[in-house]
Amino acid sequence: MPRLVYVLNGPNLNLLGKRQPHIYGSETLADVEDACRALGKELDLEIRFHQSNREYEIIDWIHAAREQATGIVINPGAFTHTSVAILDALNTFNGTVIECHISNVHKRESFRHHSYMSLRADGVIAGFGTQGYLLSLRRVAKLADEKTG
Ligand code: DHK
Repeated sequence: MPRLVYVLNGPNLNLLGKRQPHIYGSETLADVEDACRALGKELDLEIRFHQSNREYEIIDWIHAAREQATGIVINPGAFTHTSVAILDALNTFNGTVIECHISNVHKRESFRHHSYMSLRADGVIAGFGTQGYLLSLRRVAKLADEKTG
């Protein structure tokens, strides 16, 4: 049975490829989704891939992941730096949480250096471009493999 993983994307990531390509690259979110699905097949992961500009939708997907999913890979966009509500939702989830940022947030403005998500994340990846999503999935799969022995 494939292990279920939610890949969640926050505000403005629908514009990936068009928005500040010098920071976020030229790949679109659809390209990222395709790459996640292809790797998911290889790693025996079922991928649920979502994006929203609305905080409550991200929270609802995290709730949907509870009791079902082995992991969540989340790029909350700017909600990373502001959302106690998304942190609270992640704290209701018992599986692996990987926080993934395309850019190296630590090289950018100081308001991007703080993350509410990091208080829950099992791992954080930043500055690997869209490859960070694939590395995050590999980590979720490895931890799931270790759990099932
Ligand atoms: C994406 C965003 O939209 C920003 O608000 C974050 C993150 C960084 C990223 O690097 O993927 O600060």
